[in-house]
Amino acid sequence: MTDTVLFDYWRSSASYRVRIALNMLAIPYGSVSVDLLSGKHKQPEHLARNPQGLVPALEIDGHMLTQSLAIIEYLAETRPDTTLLPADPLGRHRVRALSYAIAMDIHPSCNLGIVAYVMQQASDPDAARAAWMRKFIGEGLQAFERLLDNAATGDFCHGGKPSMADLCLVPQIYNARRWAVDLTVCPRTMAIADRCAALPAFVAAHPDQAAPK
Ligand SMILES: N[C@@H](CCC(=O)N[C@@H](CS)C(=O)NCC(=O)O)C(=O)O
Repeated sequence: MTDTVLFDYWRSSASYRVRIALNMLAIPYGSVSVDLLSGKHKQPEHLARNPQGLVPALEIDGHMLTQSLAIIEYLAETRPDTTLLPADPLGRHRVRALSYAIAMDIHPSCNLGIVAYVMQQASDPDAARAAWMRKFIGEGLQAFERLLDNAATGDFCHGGKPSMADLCLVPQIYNARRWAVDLTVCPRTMAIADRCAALPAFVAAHPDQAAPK
C-alpha cells in the first residue's frame, strides 16, 4: 500500500475535516503543510496536486485526491465499517444535506480568497472582515440549527454515531469561535459539536495539533 500524505494547512476547515476522517478510520498518514498565508497553494508544486489551488489534497492508494467531501466519501466507500455515511439512501441524503449546508453554503463565502477581496474593497478592512464572517457564519449556523430540529438527529448530527456531517460541523465551529460568532443561539448544534470535540479522532485533528511547531 502506498504511503498516505495529506497536503493541508493547520487552520483550513476543509483539511480539518479530512484529518478527522483519517483519524476515525485509523489510517496512518504523513502531513505536508501548504502555507496559505504565503501563497504556497498557488505555486506550481501545489497546483500539480490540486489544479484549483486549494487545500486539502490527499495522496492515497496511489492517487492524488481533492475536494474534502469527495475524499471523505471515497474513504467511506473504500474502507469497511465506517459510520461516515449511513447505509440507507435517505440517511445518506440527510448526512450529505447537512454536510453541504456547511461545506457548500457557509464555508465558500468565508474562504481566504473571497475575504481578501472583501477587505480590498473596504475602508476598514479588519472591521469589514469581522462583520462579514459573523454575518455569514452566524446565519449559516442558525439555519443548520433548524436543520437539526429533526427526529433523525441523535447524539450526533445524524443518529448515534459521528458522520460526515459532524466532520463538517466541528471545523466550522472552530472557525465561528475564531470570529466571535454568537453560538448561544445554536444550543442543539453546540451540544453535538462539544460531544464530537471530546472524541479522540477529533482531538487529534484539532488545528492546535496540526499547527507548525
Ligand atoms: N470545496 C473545497 C474547499 C477547499 C478550500 O476552500 N480550502 C481552503 C482552505 S479551508 C483554501 O485552500 N483556501 C485558499 C484560498 O482561498 O485561496 C474542499 O472541500 O476541499
